[in-house]
Amino acid sequence: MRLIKERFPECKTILGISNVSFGLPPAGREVLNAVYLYHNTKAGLDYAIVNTERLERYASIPDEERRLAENLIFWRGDDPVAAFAAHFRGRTKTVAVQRTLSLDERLARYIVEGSRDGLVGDLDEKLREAAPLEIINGPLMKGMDEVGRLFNDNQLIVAEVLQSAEAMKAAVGHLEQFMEKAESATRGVFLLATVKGDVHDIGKNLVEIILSNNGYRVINLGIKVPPETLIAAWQEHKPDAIGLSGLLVKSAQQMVITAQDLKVAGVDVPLFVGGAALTRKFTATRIAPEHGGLTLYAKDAMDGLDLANQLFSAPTRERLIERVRAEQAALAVVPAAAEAPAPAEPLPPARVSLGRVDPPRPPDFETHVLRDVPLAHIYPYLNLQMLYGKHLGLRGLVTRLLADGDPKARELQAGVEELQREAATHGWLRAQGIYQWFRARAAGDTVTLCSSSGESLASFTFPRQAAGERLCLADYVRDDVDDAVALFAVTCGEGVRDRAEALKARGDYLKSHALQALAIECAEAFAEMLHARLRTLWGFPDPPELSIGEKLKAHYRGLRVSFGYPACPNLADQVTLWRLLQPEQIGIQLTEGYMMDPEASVSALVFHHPSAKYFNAA
Ligand code: B1M
Repeated sequence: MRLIKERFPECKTILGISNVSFGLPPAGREVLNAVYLYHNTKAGLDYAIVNTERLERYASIPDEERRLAENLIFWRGDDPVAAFAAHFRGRTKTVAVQRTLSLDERLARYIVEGSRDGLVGDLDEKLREAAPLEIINGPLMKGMDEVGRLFNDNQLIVAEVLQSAEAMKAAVGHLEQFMEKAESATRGVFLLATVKGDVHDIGKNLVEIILSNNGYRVINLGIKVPPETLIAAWQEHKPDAIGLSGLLVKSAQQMVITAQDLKVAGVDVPLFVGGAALTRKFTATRIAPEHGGLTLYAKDAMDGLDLANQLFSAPTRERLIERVRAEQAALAVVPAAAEAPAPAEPLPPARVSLGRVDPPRPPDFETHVLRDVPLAHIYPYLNLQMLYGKHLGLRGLVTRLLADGDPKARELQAGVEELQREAATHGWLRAQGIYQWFRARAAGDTVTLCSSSGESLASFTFPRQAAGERLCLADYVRDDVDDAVALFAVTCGEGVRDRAEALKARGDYLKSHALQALAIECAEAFAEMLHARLRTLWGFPDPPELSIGEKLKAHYRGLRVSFGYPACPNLADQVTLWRLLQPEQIGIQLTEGYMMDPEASVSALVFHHPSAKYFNAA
């Protein structure tokens, strides 16, 4: 410690000790990050040296500095400390970067790092030797291409790609003032839309951000877009491609209809399709045959970009078309073996006896409306793996990364928690819910819901597994005495689409996407929290030692299913739920596609049976 103090009097913080340690001014943070990341990923030393100021991206640390850091860790060379200190002492970050890189390399580097410190100054310097479009199509686009490569190489995550897109937007925004109105740097024009009946936005918006900051002009037609609107927009804008998005299986079927209508209208531009419930096989066997042109399945936004880049550049176009056509032809071949003969007669609906339990009595059969539930009650139920992993792209087990103090995870956490505070303070997320218990009785695969006075109100008929345990949700309700189930709907989506749109329009991409991700995960967290509350009110509270992590894994009595999920895939049952609960009163509308608007909404059916569990009836 003394040695360090002597060598580096300006040292601010010492976070860890290894066989050498020191603290350096911010100037050296790239190398500190290299040291830290190298430690974490390769060396496995017990301690690490970390400068907690805004961490730099491993991907963008110059080779020379990584080498100096590794020499430090492995004590290579005569005096690795001196070499390290000599390289960094008294250097400010930007100076360090600019000094070692050419102007073009610096411009590309701003994009790769997602940083704007010094960007405008360097753009103005470059404008003295190049036209705005040359700069965009040159070093800036080179930076975005590098971002794509680093993302595919697992060195950058979605959140970082969005920050790079922000830097690109800022750069292009600055250069546009020096461009002729007619001038534009487009690799191609995309029409982008979420299909009819679907309100899915978050995926489509991510695609728009990625494409529009990689040289494509994107005309985002929004949600619930019927084919006729798409065709009219095609006539108006003559795009080079169309991108369709959708969340549910029903939306995939709507893509088939849309492709048919496009064909009738003579629209044969390339058709990109994507969405959580969509598969490459469904695209090949159901959508592609209906479309007059090429149909491309994109598993995520970066995959969509990669396909577009291949399609809209002459050297790679033909090879891509060939590959896609061959792949779709292969997927369309139905392997003879798979055509298992359908069973002669449908098997009798043998109710599975799960052991008769005395139905606990719900506190009442009234409708309960929950308005503006404090987010502080909901945030603890957030599924961090979904929020940080699925939506923001963090790779690995999120809880462990945070526990281990992984810098990328911690930096993301700081940003998301700041957003959570803002959302709670400014009312950006409003949690509304509605729930009610119903008397219920099963008969075969059908569950009938009754009013408190026993009047039959509605019934749901659920599929039964054709084999295996032959389970059916109706098995969780008594067929001989009055039992009960609960229905609920929750939303955290009010106003989120407009706010996310405003953030996106001003180039605040990460915040825009994070807000939409936070809203949808809050809807899921609210469902989890409300279900826990219903268990308590229903007389079988969770044991106090049951952690929220275990609740997220459904380690509790009973079961919550959502219409559209594998045990109750019939989305049309949402109409019955709507008639019984009227969630319109908390601001949720049901579309003709049985989707809930706002997007960040969840509906559910709750059973109390101790043996109830998830299963796939499909
Ligand atoms: Co739910 N959900 N969900 N859901 N949800 C699914 C889709 C489901 C498959 C789960 C399951 O069954 N296991 C199931 C659908 C099955 C079916 O269709 N029958 C389902 C269901 C049923 C439901 C509800 C109906 C349940 C209910 O409450 N009754 C309900 C409906 C909500 C509503 O109506 N508003 C619901 C709700 C939700 C949440 C709100 C909690 C949440 C958010 C949904 C959302 O994303 N908008 C949610 C989530 C998170 C999921 C899963 C787990 C993940 C979806 C996801 O990744 N979204 C999903 C199960 C799964 O997939 N593992 C499931 C993030 C989004 C960024 O990704 O949409 O894939 P994605 O977009 C990607 C790519 O697809 C691609 O790029 C985008 C960005 O990378 N892409 C394109 C998309 N469009 C493109 C266009 C292009 C190119 C690329 O053109 C150039």
